[in-house]
Amino acid sequence: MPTITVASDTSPINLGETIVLTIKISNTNGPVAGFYVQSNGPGTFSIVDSPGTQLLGMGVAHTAPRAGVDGFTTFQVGWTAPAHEGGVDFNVWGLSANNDGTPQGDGAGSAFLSVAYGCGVGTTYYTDDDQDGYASPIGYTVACSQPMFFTTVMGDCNDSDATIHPAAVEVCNGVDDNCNGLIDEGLAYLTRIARTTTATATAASPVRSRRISGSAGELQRARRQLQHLGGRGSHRYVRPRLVLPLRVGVHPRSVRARAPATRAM
Ligand SMILES: [Ca+2]
Ligand SMILES: [Ca+2]
Ligand SMILES: [Ca+2]
Repeated sequence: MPTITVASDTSPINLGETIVLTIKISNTNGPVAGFYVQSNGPGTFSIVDSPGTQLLGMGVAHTAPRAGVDGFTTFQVGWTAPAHEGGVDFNVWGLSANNDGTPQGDGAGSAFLSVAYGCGVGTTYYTDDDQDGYASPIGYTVACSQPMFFTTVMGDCNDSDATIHPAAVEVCNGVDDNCNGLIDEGLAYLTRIARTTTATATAASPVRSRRISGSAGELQRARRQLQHLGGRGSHRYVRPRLVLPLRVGVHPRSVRARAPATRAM
C-alpha cells in the first residue's frame, strides 16, 4: 500500500486566495502513480500541473500514470478559497502501479487535509456523530467556527450513543456510561446464591436459590455466613452463580436475612 501525503503551500489562507496542493504518492507498488482529489464543496479547483492533470467531476485527477522520482510521484493542484470564511476538507485517493496494464500488483491509499480560510489557521474540531457534545478521536475538520457534528471537547468512548459520555451518570447496565474505563463502578451488586442439599437435590428441584442484595461488603459477609452455616449443617452451599449489577439501595436489608439459610429445606 503506498504512502500518500497532501500539503498546502500556504498557511494561513486568506479569503479568495489561490493555494497549491502538493500530492505525493510513494512508488511502493511500481514506478508510476495516479490520483484523484475532491473537496467537501467550498472553493474552486484549478489546473496548475499540466499536462498530466485534469478537472474531473468535483475534483482533479491525473490524465495518465506518472513516473516517480526518488521513490515518489508528485502531482500539484490549484484551489481558490471562497470569499467568506470557513473550512474545507480535501480527500485524496492515490494508486501506486506497476504499469503492466492490469490492476494486478497495484496498491491504493488515501490522504486527508483540512484547512481553514479567512480566519487564520482556524480550529481543529473532532467528530461528534451522536451530538452529545463530546468527540471521539476518529475524525476531524479544521474550520473558523464549530460545524454541526463536531466539537473540541474530547473523551467520548461511544460516539454512536448520546447517553454515553464523560459527564453521563453511571448506571447499572453492564456498560461504561461515563467513559472512565470502568463498568458500573461504585454501584451495589445483587448476588444470587444458590443452595442445595443432598436430600432435596432431585431432578424436579435440583437447586433452590435465594436472592440477596446489598453492597459488595455486605454480600461478602452474607456469603461467609452462608458458608459457615453450610459447614456445620446438612446444607451445602454452592458458590455464587451469578453476580449482576443493580441500582444502589435495592433491598439492603435482605442481606441480613439469615433465617432462610438456617431453615431446613
Ligand atoms: Ca459524541
Ligand atoms: Ca464507568
Ligand atoms: Ca454502566
